[in-house]
Amino acid sequence: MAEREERTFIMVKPDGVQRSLVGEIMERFEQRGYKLVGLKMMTAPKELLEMHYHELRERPFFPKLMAYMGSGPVVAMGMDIVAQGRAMLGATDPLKSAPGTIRGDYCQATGRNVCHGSDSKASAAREISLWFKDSELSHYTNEQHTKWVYE
Ligand code: IDP
Ligand code: MG
Repeated sequence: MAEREERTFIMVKPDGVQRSLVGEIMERFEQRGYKLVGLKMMTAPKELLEMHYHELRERPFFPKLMAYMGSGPVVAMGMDIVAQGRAMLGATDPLKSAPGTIRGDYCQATGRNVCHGSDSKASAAREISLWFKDSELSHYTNEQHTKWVYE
């Protein structure tokens, strides 16, 4: 990992998969020069989703969130990314997201906001270990990175 990067967890949610936005969303991060270290498609079991969103379990929308997130496959990604990953995602409410962000460009409802991104280094570490086994994460040098993305 380059010095300025941290690992984060990005996920295209079921609506993003249904709406064929997987490539678009991945491309945004790739084009910025972020390094992909893990990738898989899966329909998440209920227990995994409950652990992933455990901080929200008392919120009134939690049952709907579980139904939404379990409604179909998601695409989970581990990325080495600088802090701006979250800024590229936009606000939780897509209508408050600036145009140019993923949520600002592709969606309108908080309950259908197409993509997840970790909100801190600590939650990224927790989420990566929930969604990926160590053996599913790739260790390699991105040559473009070391030479052309960072100076
Ligand atoms: P985040 O995804 O921007 O980090 P969180 O507050 O962590 O936002 O909430 C997780 C997800 O739960 C949101 O992305 C959204 O899909 C859903 N959610 C959050 N707040 C609401 C709400 O008020 N109504 C419906 N769904 C919500
Ligand atoms: Mg969150």
